[in-house]
Amino acid sequence: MQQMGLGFEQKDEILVLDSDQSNASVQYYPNFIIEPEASNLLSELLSGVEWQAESLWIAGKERLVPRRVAWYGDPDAQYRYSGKLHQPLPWIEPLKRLKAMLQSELNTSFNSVLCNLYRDGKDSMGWHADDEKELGHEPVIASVSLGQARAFHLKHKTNPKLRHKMTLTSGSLLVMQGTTQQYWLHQVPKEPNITEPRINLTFRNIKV
Ligand SMILES: O=C(O)CCC(=O)C(=O)O
Repeated sequence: MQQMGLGFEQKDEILVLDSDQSNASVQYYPNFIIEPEASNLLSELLSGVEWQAESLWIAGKERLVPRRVAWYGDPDAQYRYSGKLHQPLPWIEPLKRLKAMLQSELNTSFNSVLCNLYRDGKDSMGWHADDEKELGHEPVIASVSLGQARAFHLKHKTNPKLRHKMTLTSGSLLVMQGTTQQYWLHQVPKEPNITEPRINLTFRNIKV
């Protein structure tokens, strides 16, 4: 992989949600990976990640989730999501490099990454919080987006007046931390007119 042009400067940060007002701490860095590195990384991960179809049990029926997924991490970073225990695939070079950059920029540790491939606008992810007990009390989730820009919605779990809509563009980094997962849900809605793929990588630290 080529050297990534990290545009991670304080002036790039957009504060999305602030803990004083909303019990959430969400920051957005639109230029975390600049071009052409973002496009190169997208191509590399489209072909290099072991994308898997995944199913969920809903109301007694097994249904495919509307996206492709892959879980990479340290050997002991097992993660239960969608009702299943996932064993991590061993790190591949581009994910390992991104992890190292995020760790040094955010001054935190990650031992795993959930990769999601939205093949087009019919793929999506429903409302949820990354609040599994393995992630600990106030997890830091670092979410890198590549490829097609997609809408990202946040809503407070109990106060219907607190909602936020944004667009996650290619090369951006969204950081959710503090009590965000405790108080808020997020989703990537379907956008049926979109025909291009998007990859999202959420780096996490599983408590082992
Ligand atoms: O695709 C995204 O931006 C969000 C992914 C997400 O919510 C997750 O992996 O839990």
